[in-house]
Amino acid sequence: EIAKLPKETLALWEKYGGDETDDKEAFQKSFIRHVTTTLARSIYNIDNFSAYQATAHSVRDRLIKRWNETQQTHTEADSKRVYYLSLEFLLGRSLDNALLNLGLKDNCGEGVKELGFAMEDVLDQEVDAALGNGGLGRLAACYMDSLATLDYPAWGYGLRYTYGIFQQRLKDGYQVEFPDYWLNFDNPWELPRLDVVVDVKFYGSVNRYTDEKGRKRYAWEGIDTVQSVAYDVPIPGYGTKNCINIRLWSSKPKRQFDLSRFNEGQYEQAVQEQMQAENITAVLYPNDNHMVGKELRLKQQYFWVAASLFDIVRRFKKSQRPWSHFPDQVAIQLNDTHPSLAIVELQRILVDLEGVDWDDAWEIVTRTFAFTNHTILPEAMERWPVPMVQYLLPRHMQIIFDINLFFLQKVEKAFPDNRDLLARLSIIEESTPQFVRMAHLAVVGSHRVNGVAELHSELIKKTIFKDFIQYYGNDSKFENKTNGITPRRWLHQANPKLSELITDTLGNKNWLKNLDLLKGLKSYVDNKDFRKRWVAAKHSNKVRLTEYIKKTTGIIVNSNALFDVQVKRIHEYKRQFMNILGVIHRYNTLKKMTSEERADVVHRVVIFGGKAAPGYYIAKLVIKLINSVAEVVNNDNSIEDSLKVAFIPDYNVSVAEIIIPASDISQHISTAGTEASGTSNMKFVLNGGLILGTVDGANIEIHEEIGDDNIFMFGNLAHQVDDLRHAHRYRNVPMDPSLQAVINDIESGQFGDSRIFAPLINTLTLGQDYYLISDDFQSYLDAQKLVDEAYKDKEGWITKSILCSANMGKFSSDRAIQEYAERIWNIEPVPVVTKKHI
Ligand code: GPU
Repeated sequence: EIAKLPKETLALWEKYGGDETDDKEAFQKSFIRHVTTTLARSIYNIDNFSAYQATAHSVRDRLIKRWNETQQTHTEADSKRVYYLSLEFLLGRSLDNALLNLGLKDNCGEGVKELGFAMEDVLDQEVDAALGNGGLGRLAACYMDSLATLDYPAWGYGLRYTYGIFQQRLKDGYQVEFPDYWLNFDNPWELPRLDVVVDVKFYGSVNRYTDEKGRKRYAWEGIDTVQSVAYDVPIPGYGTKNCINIRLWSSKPKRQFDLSRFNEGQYEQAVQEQMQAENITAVLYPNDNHMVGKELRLKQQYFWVAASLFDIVRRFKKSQRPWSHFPDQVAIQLNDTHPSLAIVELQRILVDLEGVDWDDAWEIVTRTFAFTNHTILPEAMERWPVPMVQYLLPRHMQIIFDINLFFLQKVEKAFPDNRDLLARLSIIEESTPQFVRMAHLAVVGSHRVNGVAELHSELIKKTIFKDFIQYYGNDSKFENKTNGITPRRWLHQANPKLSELITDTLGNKNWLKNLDLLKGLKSYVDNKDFRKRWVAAKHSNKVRLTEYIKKTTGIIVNSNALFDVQVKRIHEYKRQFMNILGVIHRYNTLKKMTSEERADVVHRVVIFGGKAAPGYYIAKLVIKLINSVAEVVNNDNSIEDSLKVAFIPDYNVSVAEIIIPASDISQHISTAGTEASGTSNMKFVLNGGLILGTVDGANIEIHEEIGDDNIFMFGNLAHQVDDLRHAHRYRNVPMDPSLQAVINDIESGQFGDSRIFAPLINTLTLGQDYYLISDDFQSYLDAQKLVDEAYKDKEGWITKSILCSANMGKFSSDRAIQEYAERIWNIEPVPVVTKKHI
């Protein structure tokens, strides 16, 4: 194509196309150009925010260049791509990450400084892109970073919510939610593709007809059409030219307003359609590990799936291959069951629109999709009422019934007359009304199903997917892919001092691309100078957090105390309740001590952070209890600062970047078997923080990697949980005495009007202590004692901290992505070789 262009044109592109180089001067030139043109401001009129915008736009220019080159390379290579479908991408801030991944940080930092700004202040102006709830959304973001870094041809597909996860503020110790209007100012990290639009239909009816070959065919006549507009978010890899794409869809009306209504003077009705269309991508549902069966949520899912598949199929069709090659060109990963309708949509496209025979189509579909499960909690399982699906997506409902019929016929053949098995395996739950079980649909429509940590992957085979094992056999479809985190954001970016120390010690930055190299730190564990710098890095992070706590809560804490952190979504299964009950126990123990006895105790700062789903009453009460306890403890001079409690508001990715590197010990204390993996546990340990945890999720594998000496594990095991719950239900199990004492303290009014907390306390008694706080409480307190003892041995603790970090290689998301690429997607890296700018 290029060869056809006139020489003169080519020469001009050659001459002017390479302006955005990476040196300091070129950056400063871009900065000033963006201030004066993009922002229309002058030298007298730049505040930190404008400086951020000008810097961001200068980086954006360079990102777009890499993005272009990457897409061109991938198009030319035309090799197999992976598409990661996720309703959540919890990206956080982009500027610092882009600067580090592109290797621009030093030049840009100096450039900004000479222009009169401090890089830190500039970076601090950015609002988080918070299009996710918690671990699931952040995992998607880490995986995109690794896909880019490892040169894979990959795209993410998601929704561009106008409002991300709500902002949390505290009033009288209670959580209050505020809208997260993150697009208030322009968003330099997206490229609007206003020309990339897909029509998405809803409702309507299905017509049967006979095609030219005499086959029965079905055509869906939707009646409500909404447009899907693409916004592309470039994701740069670290130390590579590869820059991949997340395509986020935004909904808009097909027509601006109903002209006939407008002309009749019905102005409100005339714009109603427009408002309904825009509603679809208006807001992220704020529930973590919990399904709420709202029709708008189902609409979001289909809107996203339909636009993404149209896009993927359109790209495939350009190469003019036969349909049977589709799975050799396309791998689609389903991030939980949220995109399960994609299975049905692809079958519909192939059978209804492209005229492929059902069986051939189904073969293509199942070879294309793979599914990641992220929870076994029953309340999180997606089930949609059949009447709702039927009404919204009539043809899809038919296809689901057919998929189910053909599947169950095969099961019936293998296990004749086992009707219970058929009912248990069915995609349709035979209740009134009937429900579509999305997890069953995802299993049947995928060639691989994976859990996210070893224990979790075993548990899904024994619980939610037990019956599928009976049918498919033990190691056909089901696999484990232990989660990982990107060391670029979670160490290099969040903890620059430690990162620098590691690089100085190992002699280069190779560890950032091969995290196993961290084990090279082990031989320095006794090196005095190294240990000194290690402690200094941790301490400066603690000072940074101390300042942040003061700024956001007014609470003054001592940076020399032991920092004990639990930050994650507030959920009963994660047991923040147990943590604060333990704090009360500690407080009342401290109160009973004499001053001399107290002189010997390790001072602790207990730090909490996390959002509760707005409709989750009990979780919100936990926040209130934490703040009520904090109020009493922090103002009690009699314990002489030996204990402080802080609830940091509005926990999000950028707050995590401040908290995690400052932790001495973090708590991952879910009831055994309930936390599929956890990923923050990996982030804390990578940053030299120890873990206090239950035998659950990835804690187990972290324990395996770092050894008994460097982790504090406690509590009952997953296989004991059923029996313990049974005992709570049918036998009179007395409450653990230490726990009973703490409950008595709350009920005595020590932390304010105890009637407020009655529903919370009732979960332990009337609610039969479903999460087994009583069963684990003593073991928890014992483990806390061991933590106190260990922290007194300063040198011993430093050794543990270093060994923790040094042994974390396995938990890089690069390792996880490589496993997915080899075992599930069957894709190869496609390196982007720098070409000239044409
Ligand atoms: N997870 Br399901 C979420 O963050 N949200 C959800 O709705 C569901 C799962 C988490 C798991 O709770 C956590 O254990 C896991 O590490 C993470 O997904 C990523 O796999």
